[in-house]
Amino acid sequence: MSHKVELLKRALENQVLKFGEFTLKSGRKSPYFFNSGLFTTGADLNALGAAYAKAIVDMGVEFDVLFGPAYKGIPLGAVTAAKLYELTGKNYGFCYNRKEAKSHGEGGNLVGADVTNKRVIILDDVITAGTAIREAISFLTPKNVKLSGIVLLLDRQERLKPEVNESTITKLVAELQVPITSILTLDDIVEFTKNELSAQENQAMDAYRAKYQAK
Ligand code: OMP
Repeated sequence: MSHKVELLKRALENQVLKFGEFTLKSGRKSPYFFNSGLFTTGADLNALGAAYAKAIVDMGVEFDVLFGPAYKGIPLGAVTAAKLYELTGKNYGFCYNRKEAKSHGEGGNLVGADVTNKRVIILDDVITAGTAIREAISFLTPKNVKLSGIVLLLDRQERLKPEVNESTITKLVAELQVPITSILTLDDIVEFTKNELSAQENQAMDAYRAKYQAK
């Protein structure tokens, strides 16, 4: 079974992928939602680590450290660093941020491998309008990081703005000049679920895609 199919199956089984009415961080009203926080078992994490590790190997960029932004990026980064070691023998660092900066103890808002002057890949779960990724980058900029790439679990393939047919990812790639790859896309979700959904759910998906999916 491909990583895509395995993760889509697990997503439906665990209600990571749900259909209904959801309000997104961007304010968009969506007929589906993907909550990676509901991947909660050893088998789920093993599948995620394997899929991210393969996506990173396929991306073929040089890097030193994986950065998994809090909170959902933390387990993703950890399992992927372990899986990459198992698969490639390469011992990459892993780093994440605190949500709240700490003033005592070791201080600072980054935990784990030092990213100062390092080449870093950011791992995150879902991208819609790009706010979460921009925030992740803001933790790395003060450390003079060289961004090597970004790997996502789900690219919702959304337009930056409904009236402009440019996707969030296209804009970010042009701006950052690094590869951005995603294990799953909205197209994969549609393909995998269209025969399972009710006519009403399929209609809602079609309407949402007509409005927000970049072509
Ligand atoms: P942007 O910051 O707009 O790119 O949205 C990405 C973030 O939205 C993710 O990091 C999640 O916190 C959340 N999200 C999901 O987890 N799943 C979805 O299907 C949609 C969103 C969302 O709010 O857009």
